[in-house]
Amino acid sequence: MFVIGERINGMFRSVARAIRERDAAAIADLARRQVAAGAQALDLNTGPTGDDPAEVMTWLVQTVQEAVDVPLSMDSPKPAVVAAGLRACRGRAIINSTTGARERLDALLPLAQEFGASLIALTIDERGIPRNAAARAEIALGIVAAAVEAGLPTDRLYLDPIVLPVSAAQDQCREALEAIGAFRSLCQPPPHILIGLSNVSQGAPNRPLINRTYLVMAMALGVDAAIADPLDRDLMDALRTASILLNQEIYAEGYLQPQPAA
Ligand code: THG
Repeated sequence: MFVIGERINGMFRSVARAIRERDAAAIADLARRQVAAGAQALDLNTGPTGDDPAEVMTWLVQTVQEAVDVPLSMDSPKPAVVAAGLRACRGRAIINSTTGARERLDALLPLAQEFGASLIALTIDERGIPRNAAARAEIALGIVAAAVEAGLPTDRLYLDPIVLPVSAAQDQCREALEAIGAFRSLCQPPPHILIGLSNVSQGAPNRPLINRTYLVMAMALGVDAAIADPLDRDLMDALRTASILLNQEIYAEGYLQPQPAA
């Protein structure tokens, strides 16, 4: 499982403050703690900001790569903001995200090629979020075809079925899980499949329990990447246990021994 740390997101109040005050130490600390806790990459999202989002993204990339050496995911619906992040990034980059809409693919596939970046693709198109697994798979097929045509290797493509909050769209939690199974059979070798895990628990009580339960189900169906909170120790324990039970990691006695504090 490839874990992309979700915490550097202006959606969090403390991060919004750090961005506003250009508090590099606070952002660097969040980067280091997530990587120490097991994040293999970090998602960077400016959130709603009063400043120029491209300038904020550039600052986030510069600040984070001073602190850690992992791939950085440029999370913005605006191609210009993603591009600013890619230009600032010295190491490996992930574009988060394109959709199946032709206009977005035409803007972001060339960026992925120019910067050698991986590309996350939400299975949504001009008509919005599909209501069932089959419609998600249909959009996914169009995305895979466009990626192949553009010469993007499928190991740099991450399909995202779009997870919605159980509190608002309960039936969609199951549809997204079924879509994961469908995505796996789209091509050989199968593309990567990624979820934005914490979406599932937004607006609900006991979010950590909902997050880790959904993660384990999604892993069983074939998800191999997640944007998630690596500072949630119980989540990371569930992830490691599921990896072992799915025979993706070698079991050794003591695999859940206390880890160094994050
Ligand atoms: N797919 C892709 N990218 C994504 C998502 C996705 N990026 C953003 C998001 N979804 C994943 N990241 C988060 C980050 C934070 C939260 C949820 C998903 C979150 N934040 C608190 C909340 O909204 O309640 C913030 C409040 C707070 O605690 O201060 O839950 O699906 N490709």
